[in-house]
Amino acid sequence: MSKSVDHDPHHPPRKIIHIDMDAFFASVEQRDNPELRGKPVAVGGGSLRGVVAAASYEARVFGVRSAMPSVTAKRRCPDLIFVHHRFEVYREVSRQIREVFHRYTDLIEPLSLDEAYLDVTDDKLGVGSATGIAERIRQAIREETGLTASAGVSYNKFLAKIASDQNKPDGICVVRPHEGAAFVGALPARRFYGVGPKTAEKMARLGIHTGADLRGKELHFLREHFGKSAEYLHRASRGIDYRPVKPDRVRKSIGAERTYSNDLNTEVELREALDHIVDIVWERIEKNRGRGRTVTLKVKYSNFRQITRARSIDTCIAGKQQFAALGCELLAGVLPAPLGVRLLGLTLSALEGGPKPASETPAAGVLGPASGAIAEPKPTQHSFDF
Ligand code: TTP
Ligand code: MG
Ligand code: MG
Repeated sequence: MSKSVDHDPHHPPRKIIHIDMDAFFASVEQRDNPELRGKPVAVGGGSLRGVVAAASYEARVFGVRSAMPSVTAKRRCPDLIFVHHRFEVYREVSRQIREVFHRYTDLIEPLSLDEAYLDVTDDKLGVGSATGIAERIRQAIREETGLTASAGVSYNKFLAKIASDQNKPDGICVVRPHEGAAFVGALPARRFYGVGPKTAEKMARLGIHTGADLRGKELHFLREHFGKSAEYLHRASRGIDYRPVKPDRVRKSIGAERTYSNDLNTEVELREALDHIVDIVWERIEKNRGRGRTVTLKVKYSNFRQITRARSIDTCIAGKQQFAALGCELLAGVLPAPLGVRLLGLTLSALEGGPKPASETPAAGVLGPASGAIAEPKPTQHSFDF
């Protein structure tokens, strides 16, 4: 099989950068508290119920990872220092890096606070080299936030995202058009988006350990064993991904929720907790200049059963007082609580200008047209400077 540089026949080759901050929440905490530097740090609750949101690279040496129960993390790393999260600070850094991105392109698709895809095919400053832009961005982020970011540079989103993870922390990886197939071929199968431990095990039983193994399988074989993910795996194993960078996704809702370390039982406790959530959500609504008509309350009980109650009005909610009143009314409807409450959430939706129907998750099967054909390699243009 020849190395394929496969491009959407309807679009010229793209230059895509994926930027992702290193150990984001943990690095921010280490930046702001010198005592934490060089030490194993976990951001998240240290309580019995807590989970690790972010782990510093020093903590990862011990096997501490995001989403791991805090108890497990502490067992693996007895000296682990737990730090409470400070979302406002992370959001501020997120705004700062977004501002850096905008110097080069407005085609920015944020995936979370700490990462985004950038299409720099036609960058604003005429730099031309995607690698050069990625390096400039990493340097600006370092100078302006005191934090490090890693970058992946390639000709599509799939490759750029994997590449940004390749040389973390504080690394860059460039996958040039003629290198895509070899790069994907050498990847362990579990590095493919959507291949979790279970699927990876199943693949291993079928003799699929790497991207190259995956590429060696016929589409019908993949269909038989992996169902709906077959097309995606077939394309991805060839380094093909035609998805464009989608800027400025319209939000469908603005909300917040809180899990409590001790269940809330009384009406007073619940009302107080809701007041606090109203404050948080309303601040977000103002920041996003959101205007919406529907308020939804979410309640999760101590037995993990979850209910939601919603109320819509005819016109957009006029102010915080009305928003709070609707929230209170919804809460009143579920009182007295039959069980302790472990989580409360409040959301504003039916936003003006939204919702947008397009799905935004790179779910299986969305990486391009359903054709399984591999295009012949096209000659790389001289101006295609990576
Ligand atoms: P990631 O970019 O996945 O991870 P990271 O920045 O901590 O580490 P790295 O990229 O260097 O591997 O997530 C960004 C932040 O999102 C992370 O710092 C904390 C938060 N987060 C959670 O709260 N829960 C999670 O399960 C994950 C994966 C991340
Ligand atoms: Mg990160
Ligand atoms: Mg990330």
